[in-house]
Amino acid sequence: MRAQSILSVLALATAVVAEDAPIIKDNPIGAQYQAEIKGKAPWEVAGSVKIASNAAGKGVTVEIALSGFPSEGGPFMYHIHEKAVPSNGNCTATGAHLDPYKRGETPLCDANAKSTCQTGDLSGKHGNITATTFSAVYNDDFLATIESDPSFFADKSIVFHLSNKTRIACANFVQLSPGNGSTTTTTTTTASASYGTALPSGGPHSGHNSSSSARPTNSDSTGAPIPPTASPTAAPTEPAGSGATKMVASGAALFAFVAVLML
Ligand SMILES: [Cu+2]
Repeated sequence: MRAQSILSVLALATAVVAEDAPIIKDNPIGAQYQAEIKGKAPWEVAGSVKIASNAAGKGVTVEIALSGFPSEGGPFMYHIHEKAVPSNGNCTATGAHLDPYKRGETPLCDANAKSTCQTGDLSGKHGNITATTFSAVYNDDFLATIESDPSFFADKSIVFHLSNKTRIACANFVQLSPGNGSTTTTTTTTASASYGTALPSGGPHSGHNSSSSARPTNSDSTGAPIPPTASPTAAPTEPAGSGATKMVASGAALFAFVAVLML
């Protein structure tokens, strides 16, 4: 009861700041990245995911060729996650989904309104994997091959899941070609906010979009202080430190609201 009330308030706060993902229109022609997937025992998923600038520079073309999905445990989902796979190969260290516009896990991604989905939710936007082998080629308008763009994916990772969220394979991207507009490497950009929740090893995937009950990935971002709502006209007349005071006051108001809900 109490937790639900708090989550309701936090969800409300998140909804206020969420935006639709913009269509990326100027991806450098020819930029190409590829992730080689090699499942770790007992999982045998193997193959590649290639993501390149769309020929017209509008979004990207995704080319997937995979085999070795288990005969049970599907349908399988896959996403761009917000962190790279560390050298030990731990898929749970990749955090939550790439979600620079902070739409969160709920409501579920509507494939007919892809701009409203998490940018990294590829299976939500383009369909789950429902067989032991999978190949597909499709366009996604919202992923960027521009390193400075919040929707840049190539310094992050791709993760595959069972329907119960278990992470069965993950890989980082390697640059095959920088394309015509880029001369730099892909290792430094970290544009997305680090709001993902660390998961226990082998634990469920908090960023998965079929869950309606647990929504832990929202907790960090929405637990941040509410920005002060100071008006420009009032600000100059107030003593230094008033911003902090307002922030505290806003937090107090939020918790008062929570307290009312719990009664
Ligand atoms: Cu995922």
